[in-house]
Amino acid sequence: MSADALVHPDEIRSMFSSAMSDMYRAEVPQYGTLLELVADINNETLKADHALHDSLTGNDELDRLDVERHGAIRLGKPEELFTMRRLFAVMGMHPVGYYDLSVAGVPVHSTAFRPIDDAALRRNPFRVFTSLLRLELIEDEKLRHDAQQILAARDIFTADVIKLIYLAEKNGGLTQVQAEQFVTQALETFRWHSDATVSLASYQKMHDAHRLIADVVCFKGPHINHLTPRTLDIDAVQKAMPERGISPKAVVEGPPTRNCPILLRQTSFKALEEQVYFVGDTPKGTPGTHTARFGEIEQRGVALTAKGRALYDTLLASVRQAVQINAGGSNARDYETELCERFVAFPDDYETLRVEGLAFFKYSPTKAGLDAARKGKLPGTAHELVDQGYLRADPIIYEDFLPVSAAGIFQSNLGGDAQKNYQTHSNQDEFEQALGASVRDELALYAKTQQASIDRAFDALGLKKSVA
Ligand code: OOG
Ligand code: NI
Repeated sequence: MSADALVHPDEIRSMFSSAMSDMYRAEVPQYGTLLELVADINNETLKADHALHDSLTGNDELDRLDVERHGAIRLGKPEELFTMRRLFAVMGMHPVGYYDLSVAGVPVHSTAFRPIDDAALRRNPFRVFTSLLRLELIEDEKLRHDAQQILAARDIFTADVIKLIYLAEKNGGLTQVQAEQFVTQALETFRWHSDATVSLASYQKMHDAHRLIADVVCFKGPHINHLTPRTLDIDAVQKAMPERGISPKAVVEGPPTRNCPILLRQTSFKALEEQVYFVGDTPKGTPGTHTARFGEIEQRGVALTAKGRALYDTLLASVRQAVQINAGGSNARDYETELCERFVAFPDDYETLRVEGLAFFKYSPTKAGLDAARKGKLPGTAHELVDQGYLRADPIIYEDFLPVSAAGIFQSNLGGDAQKNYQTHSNQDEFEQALGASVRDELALYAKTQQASIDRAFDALGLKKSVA
């Protein structure tokens, strides 16, 4: 490779996520313990389940089993979101989806920066759930004004990373040397700073309005607040956390345990209380504590169509209405029982999910299909071809997030049971204005992947195009 050849964005993303992982492990030792637990349980699961082992090997997933799947940050002002979009674009990560968390009492709206196409997702699926504080939801006018002033004074990006973003935009990428500098410089934005930018009294005021406001407003930058590896058995990790001295949140978010996993299940350990210093009379500052950083695990399943998602949302809402889960977890068992019982209504075999149009699948011709195509006539629809063994259908994995789950993760890590009710509506327009771009529609992305696979399969079988 010549010195000025451009590094693929997927490669820069991998360099970045691995540097971020090292940094976070050094900063939050308990996260290292969680990684060890996840690796142990992944190993046990693979030993016990040969079919799973073979399928992961076949899909080239085994090597990447231990790389983190996502992280999260919270930004304070629109310009930060705008530049963050450009920073992530250098690594092939683009905004997908709009999440309004104000409905769940968290004064932010969010998107996920993630790779879009299949090849990029396979190379490294690392994504960052990125939230923007909605200052307009702070009721107290003086406090809102103070928060704005404090945020106006900060610049979360290094001068060098800004230069490198411009370079990448101008030249269509970065050379190896530039990519390495970019990763080092970008990492600075996500680093933890134990020095707050405000006095203890100001922090306290923000904290009283909402703990999240204090977390976003009172520090130099949007410290990465968690990283999330992939587990092959989330229930086993949830159960084993206390044995390793880790305190998990009360319940696993998302759907219950199933034969055919759907969407996303996730759980986390509770954020740690860390020593920080507030601006004070002494040079070192006034000592105090702040709670923000935690560790999370995830297990993903098939992506649902709009129809499937509507069913999921309805069932989950009915569970939540029946059992109010609190952060202390005193009714965790009721919640789990209710969840399992109500989700019996969600078909749990891939064939029904596919035929009823509840989930997305990737189609490919089988050997029998290719043989039959050479000999002559094949049936006309994708479903008929699958029925007769001429096409196979594999689930398309869900790559996004779930607003109710995200709110649950936020809540359990902000501590306390206090639920705020914001009288508001979502504001995607304003979010996209700050972002300087529209977010992509995740359902459209899955539908496109499914249709492209059908088109390719039909081509290979010498058939006219069809839809699932
Ligand atoms: C983000 C919480 C959402 C997830 O996995 O749903 C999230 C945050 O706490 O900033 O990461
Ligand atoms: Ni997360």
